[in-house]
Amino acid sequence: MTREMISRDVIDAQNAKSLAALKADYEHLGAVLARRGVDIDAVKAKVSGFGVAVPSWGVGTGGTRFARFPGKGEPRHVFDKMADCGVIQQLTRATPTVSLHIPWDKVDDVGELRETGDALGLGFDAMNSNTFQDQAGQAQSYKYGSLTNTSAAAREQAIAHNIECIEIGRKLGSKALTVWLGDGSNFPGQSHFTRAFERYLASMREIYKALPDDWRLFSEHKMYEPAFYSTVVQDWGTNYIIATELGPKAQCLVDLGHHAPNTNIEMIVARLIQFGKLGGFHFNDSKYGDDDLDAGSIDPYRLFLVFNELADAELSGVEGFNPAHMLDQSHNVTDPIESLMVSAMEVQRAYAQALIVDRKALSIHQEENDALMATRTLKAGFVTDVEPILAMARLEKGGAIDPVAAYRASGYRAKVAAERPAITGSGGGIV
Ligand SMILES: [Mn+2]
Repeated sequence: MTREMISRDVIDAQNAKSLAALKADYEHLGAVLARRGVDIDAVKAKVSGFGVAVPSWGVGTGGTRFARFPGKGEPRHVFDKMADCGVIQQLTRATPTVSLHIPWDKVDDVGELRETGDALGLGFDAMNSNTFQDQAGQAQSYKYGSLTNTSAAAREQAIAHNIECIEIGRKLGSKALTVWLGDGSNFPGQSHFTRAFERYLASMREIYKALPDDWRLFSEHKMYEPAFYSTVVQDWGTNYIIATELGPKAQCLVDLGHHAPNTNIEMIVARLIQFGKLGGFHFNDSKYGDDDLDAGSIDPYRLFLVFNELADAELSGVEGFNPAHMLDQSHNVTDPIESLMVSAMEVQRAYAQALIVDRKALSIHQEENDALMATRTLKAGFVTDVEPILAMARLEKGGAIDPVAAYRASGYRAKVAAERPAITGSGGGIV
């Protein structure tokens, strides 16, 4: 039996308040979609089976380069983080897995961590390595890079760390390793582009060799930060080269915040799908740079357009199409649990909106070069309020019709604030 973080009575009482309205809304939307030839129950079933992983670092309050303002009841260790993730999953039923970060989530007894996940009904998504900061007592510094460091000893240390992440992940049932590194340069001339990339590929080949057969290796590109002149894995082109050079188990991870402003991300997604190299996503949103704001909070249309490509690939049966969905956000002014619940629902919303697009009509408009009707047909999905589908899917899986309302009614934050002393250290990651 799954350990429930929020009392069933609280959820039931909250759901009772809006059940009648939800049923009416669902019925109405069902009629609207039926006129378009869409079966609402079929869409609901797909939404119900859709999951997005919560990043363990996301449940703590993040920070900026200037300051961090700790929240109340922040998790002290990975077991507290798992409990918070359990809340998010219990209420939304959209986040069945957690993406861990090593060494932030390192424990002495990995078996105990797996048992905790099992008890909470949580599995483990991609493992994340960390060679963008030095850990206490480590022999080699990453100040001038990790997998691409000019020092062989530093590179070997970084490779060994990634292999350790794989070993921990194997014990947890994870099936992927995500590698993002901050390696790059701040000054023209500081780093030799080609040699640095050769070192990167050589290091990644060592990590790839240690990968179990049923695992995938995700490389995550990012244009800038912390390096401000050049970054070794700076864009999807370099990322595609990496995935191609390494082999079939290597794929590209797209973090929505890691591109230049106005980049056509959905087109990058389409290209990676076409050539079998789309590994997965870090969902978030941004206005200017890698803002790590909540998914769908700034530009929900962009999120929809990304999901339009994903739904298109799924519905047309692209071979081997199986992207990992993960959130990657930093919460500075909201309760992280609330932000993560809302983001998970926004990702589901974009998926549902993409599923109801009339693809047959869209294809005809494209063939006939009817630009106006093509874009209207596509946007018809985006402007449809699919909330009743999401809420009904949650309800039927035992979740909350309104997760934020149920969470606030539960008093969970006040309860953990009393149990968990305030912390001021780092741990809210920007990756
Ligand atoms: Mn990321």
